[in-house]
Amino acid sequence: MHKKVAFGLLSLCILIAISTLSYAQSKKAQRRRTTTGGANLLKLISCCDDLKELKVQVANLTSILTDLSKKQETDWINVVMQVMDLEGNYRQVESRITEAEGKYSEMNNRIDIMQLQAAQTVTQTSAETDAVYDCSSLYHRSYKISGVYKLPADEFLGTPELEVFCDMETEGGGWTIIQRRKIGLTSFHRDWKQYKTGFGNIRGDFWLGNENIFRLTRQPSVLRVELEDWNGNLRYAEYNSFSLGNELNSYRLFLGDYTGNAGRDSLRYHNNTAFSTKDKDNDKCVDDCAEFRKGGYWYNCCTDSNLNGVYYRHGEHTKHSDGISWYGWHGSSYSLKQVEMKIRPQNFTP
Ligand SMILES: [Ca+2]
Repeated sequence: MHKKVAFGLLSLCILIAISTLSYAQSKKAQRRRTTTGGANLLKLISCCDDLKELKVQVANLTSILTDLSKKQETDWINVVMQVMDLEGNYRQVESRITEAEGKYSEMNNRIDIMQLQAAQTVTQTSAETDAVYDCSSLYHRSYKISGVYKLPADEFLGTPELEVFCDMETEGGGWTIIQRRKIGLTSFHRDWKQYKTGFGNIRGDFWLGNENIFRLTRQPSVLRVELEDWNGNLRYAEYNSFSLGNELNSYRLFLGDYTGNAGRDSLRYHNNTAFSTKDKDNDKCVDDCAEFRKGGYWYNCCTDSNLNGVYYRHGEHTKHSDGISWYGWHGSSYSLKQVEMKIRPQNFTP
């Protein structure tokens, strides 16, 4: 009986001990679970911070992008404005040229009227005995105003009726102008036929025509070449004799002695040389000089001057080998602003 009670008590004690132990363990486990949950929460908080930081960075980048695209837009607007400005300038220059040409022709009209008045006076006062060959004959008949005159056909020189521009002022006057470059709107890259008969505007840029020059220079003549650069400097080259061969001789150039202040005599190289045009290569070169220098001229191989070259305006006049050049003054790539070639008889006295 005592043994049974003692056993029962022992069992009860063991039971109590086991349940106490398991309770403690379950508490410990519970405590452990709680610790793991805290770590996760911490992690979550720090992740939110990263996200915030990223968001700030994104916002920064977005604002930089906006700034950049705004800047690009401003740059683009600036470019468009500059293009518009340039177009405006171009139009201004164009309208200035038109205006200048208008004034020029108006001036010429006034001179025409003066010439008509002078002509009336002349016919009333002078006897018409001498034949009119050129501007020097007109000068001797007291036509002393520079401008456009009409020469009658002449049997002696074999010339047809011809409109000429007379320079009645330079070095005593009496000059018949055979070439002029000053406005730059007339192309001089022309064919044989056009150079033979002449082209352009007698008040502006023109070539009087090889046939006319040939006939006019059958009387012993002087040639004067006048040059102007883009700084307004003037130079001249004068030849005490000047004539052309006939068409069979390809209007070959014959020059006398040079005087002047145009640096080196840059027409000498072209002496005794046939005339060439884009459709007639008579030069002394393998190259086609007329095509190369874009004019009609007495090309040798090829040029020491190119007075019938391309007209380049101020700003673009210093970089081309086909411009209106006179190597002995401004070199091979400087295109002159103005040129005039004029002739008068050797025996002319004002
Ligand atoms: Ca050739």
